[in-house]
Amino acid sequence: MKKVMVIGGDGFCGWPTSLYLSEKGYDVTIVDNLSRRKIDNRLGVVSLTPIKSTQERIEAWKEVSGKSIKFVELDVAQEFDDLAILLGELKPDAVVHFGEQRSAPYSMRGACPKRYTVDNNINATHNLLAALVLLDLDAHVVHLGTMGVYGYDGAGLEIPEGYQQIMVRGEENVIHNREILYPSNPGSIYHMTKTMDQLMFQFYAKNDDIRITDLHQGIVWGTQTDQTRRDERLINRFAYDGDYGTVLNRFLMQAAIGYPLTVHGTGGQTRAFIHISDTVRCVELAISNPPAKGDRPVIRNQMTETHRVRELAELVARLTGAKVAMVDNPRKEAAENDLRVSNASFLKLGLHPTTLAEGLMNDTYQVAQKYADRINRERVAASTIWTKNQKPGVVTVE
Ligand code: NAD
Ligand code: USQ
Repeated sequence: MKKVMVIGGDGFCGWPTSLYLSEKGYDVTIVDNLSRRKIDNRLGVVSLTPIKSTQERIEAWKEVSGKSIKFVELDVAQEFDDLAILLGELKPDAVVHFGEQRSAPYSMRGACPKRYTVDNNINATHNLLAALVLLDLDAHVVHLGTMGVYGYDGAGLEIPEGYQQIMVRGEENVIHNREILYPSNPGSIYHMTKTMDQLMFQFYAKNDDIRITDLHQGIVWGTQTDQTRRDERLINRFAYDGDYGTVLNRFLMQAAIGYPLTVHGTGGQTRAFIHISDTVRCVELAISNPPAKGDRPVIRNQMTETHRVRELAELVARLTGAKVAMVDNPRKEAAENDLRVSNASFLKLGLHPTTLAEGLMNDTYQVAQKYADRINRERVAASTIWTKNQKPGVVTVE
């Protein structure tokens, strides 16, 4: 039985991935410091869905599936010795690394969240890599990165999977072909940490032959997977607030509570999306297709479709009757951008994407309606501004 450590396995992507891997026959150990639950407490919000404690979730999974998942509460960024001891005991075949502060707005709230995001994300990734080298462990690292490392000024070109071919003119005008990491262009402190992760991966693959897959994931939408649906106690997290809620899930939540859909700026921002059910499948496909020892990191674009924000709002409004509000954009980002992305790698490995067209209203809107009374309307607006010149994205009532 293959052993997998899932760092960040209590989170929105990590929990359903842990269940999926467990169902597929992997021996799963979740490592999480529960920082996400603590940040929610500090922000005065709860998941829209009533999530149970990690222990209750694991007991419920044992009841419904007969399978065991282990849980270790540990801060991967701060507790290096404990991480190394655990890795040495487990000797996992793969480590899936979700354990980072993942909200762009939260990372822009001020000096403390900026410093926390950098310290946490960089140390978490680096501690994992350094521990594997220290222990001489050949575990395949599967890291959740982001589409946002590429930035949004692709000038109409298709974004490749991580590496860009370039031509350099050398001595005597000889042209040399090279492949480099696609130039990074992060839009927030959070996204910046993911670009720095990439460099650490490049170095550790080169210097220590660590086998690494970096998944450049788009915005995840949806809530439930086949596994989390099996018992109310397994329900997945659903962030709706202005810092952690992501755009499509926020629009569905806003529609469910009769709150205008908050389109930032012109809504001309185009982003990459993937359904949570496809996230878990992609992670398993990545684990099953590791690079060889000595290979550079494999980068796969983990996204299935691209959409423009205002078109998403119009779609949700059409399907639900919700109103759309064009609000000030609290972020510093391009008002309009096009986006074309290659995702050939996962399609080739056999991914059959769940599209917005088929899945949009099935589950997430119903979940949002069911738990609408848990929403604190004061926390819905995006109030974190990227620079002092910007205004929060609040709905102005005429
Ligand atoms: P999440 O906040 O729900 O989950 C992250 C988990 O990691 C939390 O349970 C948190 O407690 C844990 N964690 C954070 N720092 C840790 C540390 N130092 N030690 C141990 N555990 C730690 O986030 P998510 O939405 O599940 O995202 C998971 C990963 O996927 C992140 O790295 C994120 O950047 C990436 N990602 C997410 C999305 C998305 O739309 N949600 C899109 C692209 C990429
Ligand atoms: N937006 C709105 N209205 C809202 C919320 C967001 O118009 O109410 C806009 C934002 O201004 C932005 C776009 O929607 O232009 C996407 O915002 P988001 O919060 O959905 O996504 P983002 O901040 O980019 O971050 C999320 C995850 C992050 C992940 C990233 C993938 O939180 O962890 O890395 O998606 S990607 O966007 O591809 O980089």
